[in-house]
Amino acid sequence: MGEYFKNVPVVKYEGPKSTNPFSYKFYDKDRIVRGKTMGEQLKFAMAWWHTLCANGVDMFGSATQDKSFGTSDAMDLAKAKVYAGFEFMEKLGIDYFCFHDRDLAPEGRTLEESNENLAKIVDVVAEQQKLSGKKLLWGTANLFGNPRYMHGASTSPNVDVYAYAAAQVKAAMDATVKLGGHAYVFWGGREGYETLLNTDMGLELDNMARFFKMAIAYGNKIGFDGDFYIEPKPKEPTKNQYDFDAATALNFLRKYDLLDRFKLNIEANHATLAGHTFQHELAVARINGAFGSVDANQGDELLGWDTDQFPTQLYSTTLAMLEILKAGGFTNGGLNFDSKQRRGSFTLEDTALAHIAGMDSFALGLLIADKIIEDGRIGDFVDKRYASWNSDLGKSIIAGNESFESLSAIALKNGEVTTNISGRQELLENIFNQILVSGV
Ligand code: XUL
Ligand code: CO
Repeated sequence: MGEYFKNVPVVKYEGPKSTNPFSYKFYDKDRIVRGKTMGEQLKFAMAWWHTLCANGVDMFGSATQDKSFGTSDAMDLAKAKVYAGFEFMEKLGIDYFCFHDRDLAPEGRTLEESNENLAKIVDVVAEQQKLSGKKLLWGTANLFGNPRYMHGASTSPNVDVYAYAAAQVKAAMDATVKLGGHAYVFWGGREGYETLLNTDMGLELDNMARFFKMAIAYGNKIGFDGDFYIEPKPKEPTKNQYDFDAATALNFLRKYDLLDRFKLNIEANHATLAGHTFQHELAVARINGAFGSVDANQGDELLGWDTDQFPTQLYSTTLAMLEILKAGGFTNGGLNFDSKQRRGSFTLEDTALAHIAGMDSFALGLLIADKIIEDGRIGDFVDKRYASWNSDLGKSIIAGNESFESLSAIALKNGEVTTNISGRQELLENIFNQILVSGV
C-alpha cells in the first residue's frame, strides 16, 4: 500500500498566527459555531476526479502533475487511488468524498466489464470506509466523457444511448447506496444543444424528466432514501445546457413534478458562467426549498470558462455561508471541492495546500457569517426595510384580501408617495467589511 502523499503531514488547526503551511489557520473542526461543530457545518468533501485524477491537462497542453501513484495498469491505478484518497482525507481531516463512476474505476471494453470494474473498486472503497469512518457525500455517473454521449445521454436523439446511460446510472446508484451515500447528482454535461436546427428541445426535456423518474423509481427499489440533485451549469461543454441555472432547473423540476425528491447542487463557478453570483444561486435554491449541496470552487472574472479554482475569495465564501446558514445548513449535502490546483502548482503537496486554502476560506466565511448574524445590523436593516409589509395594508395584501380596484382606491386616497427610505447599500457594504476584518 505504502504512503502516497509523502511530503504531506497530518494537518491540524494551529490558529491564525501559525506560519506552518500545513496547518489550518481558521478551520478548527471541533469548534462550535451556531450550535454545530465547524466540521458539521462545513461537511467538506474531496472530489475524486480532481484530487486523485486531474493531472493538469488543458486545451493547450499535456499533464504537469503525476497522479499515477506508482502504477500504470488501469485497475491497479484505480486501487492505488483508493488508498491514496483515504490517506489524503485522513491527513487533512476531510470526512467525505464524491465520485463519478469512471473516476473510481476505468471503463471496460463492454458495459459488463465496466460494471465489474466499478463493483470491484467499490468493494475496496467500502473496506477503507470501514477502517477509517470516511463517508460518501454523493455519487454520480460520467455521462459526458465517452464519445457515445456526443449528443447527450438522457437527452440523446439515439434511444440506444439513452438505454446505455440508464444502465450506467443504475450501476452508479448501486455504488452510491453500497457506500452509504445519501445523495446522487445529475450534472447534465452534454444535456443541451449545439444548434436548434437539429434539436427537438421539447422531446429532449421530456426524455430527461422520464430518465429522472426512472432514477427515483430505481432508488426506491434499492433503498436509496437520500436526495437527488441537479447541478445547474449554463454551458461548457454544450453551447446551451438545459440546467442553465438554479431558476431554469427549478422550472424543469416543477414542470415535471420532481421537486419532492430533487434539490440543487450549486457550484460557484457555474453561477459565474450563468452571469449570477454564487450567493444568488444559493438564494434561489433556498427560497424555493431546494437547497441541497455545494460544489465549492471559484472562477476568474477575466476568464470566461470553468476554471474550477480552489475558493479563496472571502467575500464569496462569506456570502455563501450566510445563505447556507439561512437555508438551515446542510442535511444530506456538504461542501465538495470541485476544484483543481492550478496547472503550475503541480506537486502532490500543492494538492494538500490547495485544499487547506479552500477549507480555511470557507471556515473564515462561516465565522464571519456567524459574526454578521450576531452583529445584527445588516439583518435588522433588512427587517426594517420591509417593515411596511407589517402594516394593516401589507398584511391584507399578503392575506390575499386586496385587488387592483381596492389598491387603486387606497393609492388615490393616499396621494403621492413620499415615504421611500434609502437602501444604504454602501453603509451595509462597509459594515460587512468592518466585520470581515475585525477578527474571528
Ligand atoms: C463540471 C462539474 C462536474 C459535476 C459532476 O463542470 O461541475 O464535475 O460536479 O459531474
Ligand atoms: Co461540479
